[in-house]
Amino acid sequence: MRAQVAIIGGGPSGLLLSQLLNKAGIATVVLERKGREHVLSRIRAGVLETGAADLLREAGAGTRMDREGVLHDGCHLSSNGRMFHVDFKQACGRQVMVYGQTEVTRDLYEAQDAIGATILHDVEDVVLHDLTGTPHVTFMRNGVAGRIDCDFIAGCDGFHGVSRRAIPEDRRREFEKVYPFGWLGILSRTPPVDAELIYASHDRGFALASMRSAVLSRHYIQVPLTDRPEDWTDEAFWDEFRLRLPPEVAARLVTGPSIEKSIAPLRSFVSEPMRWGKLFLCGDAAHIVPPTGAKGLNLAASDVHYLVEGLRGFYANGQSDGVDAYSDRALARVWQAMRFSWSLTTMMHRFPDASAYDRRMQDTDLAQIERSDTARRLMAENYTGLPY
Ligand code: RFL
Ligand code: PHB
Repeated sequence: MRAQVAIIGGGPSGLLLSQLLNKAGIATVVLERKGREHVLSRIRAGVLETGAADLLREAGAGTRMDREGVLHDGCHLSSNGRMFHVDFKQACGRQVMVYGQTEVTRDLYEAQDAIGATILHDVEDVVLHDLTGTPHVTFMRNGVAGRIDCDFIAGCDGFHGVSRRAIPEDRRREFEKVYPFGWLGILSRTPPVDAELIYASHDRGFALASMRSAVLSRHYIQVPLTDRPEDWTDEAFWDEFRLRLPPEVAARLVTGPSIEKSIAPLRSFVSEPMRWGKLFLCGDAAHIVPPTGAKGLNLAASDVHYLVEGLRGFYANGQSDGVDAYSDRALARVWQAMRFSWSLTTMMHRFPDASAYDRRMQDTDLAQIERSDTARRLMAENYTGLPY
């Protein structure tokens, strides 16, 4: 097979990239290791920045989001039961869109089907070849060997994918911070406990009350890394979650059976550069943020934006300045989001080795956001998303 751009990974970054490139007349093939239903069964992010929502519209995949997604003006922060509101719209004039990653992915698959894009599922043994020369990708599918010759390869295959590791080890630099806890998340067919998200710092550990719709809630609690989902009955989850919320919120919590329950470890990770020869990395393949700032999916979207701009320029007039600038432009924004996710994570969680001094610093940071217009504006600008 031949494609202008071979895309490894059919998660949100691979699909969005494929959709935008096809719209620009650039031919792609997407190679995805799993089946479509498997990709769609992953429950992950829930909050879209303004820029990511705009990009989905530009891709022709924003109609259902605009109909079913919910715009939020702000969120609540709480500390040991005392809650205050951060109004993003008032602080910086922007909102966020609450619309699940599962739905984003579903809409992108449908948009890809509608334009007849090529997505090959259930591929195995993907190998990237000759990245500084004439690139091509080989793979196995249903026991048959396949090969795609291409101009460029986009590595959109997530943290555990093969693309990042195709860059020689002595040519990449990795930055990592592993947090000593995870998030236990449950999805339940229950109404959200509030119209907006609640990020709750508590001596028992962090909790987040989020949602997917008026009848579907997504909640998280901080847990030790040694815990497993099966250690937590639904009742135990709800009891612990309730204790970490402000009492007036806990009083109106409606509980129900979980539909999904999983634990995600928290990690910050960046691999530089995001380009090697004809290979570009996008999304989780290049970087991971802890979920506290809701930035993972949004960074995947901004990477895609910069790469599409570069490739459009390359194919329209042969200029390579856009693709040459891709890594630096994407990384500048990645590090901003890294900093924000790290600072929100550090401020809101209980760290096993924290001193009394560390705890006072956390409380002082939170109090500053409550008191200072400047601090609230900084949070609002970062949460709703820095401009591309
Ligand atoms: P994805 O979604 O991981 O998709 C990568 C795709 O590549 C496929 N793949 C391969 N295909 C072919 N060959 C190979 N060798 C391959 N190896 C892998 C995989 O099957 C998959 O379909 O990366 P992408 O597209 O860059 O999208 C990024 C987002 O998914 C990610 O940033 C967020 O979901 C992160 N994230 C969260 N972000 C939030 O903002 N809020 C959250 O609550 C939140 N929860 C999460 C998360 C990420 C998680 N992971 C990755 C462990 C919860 C979890 C569990
Ligand atoms: C979610 O709804 O899954 C969600 C929302 C905000 C976050 C993380 C996860 O910061």
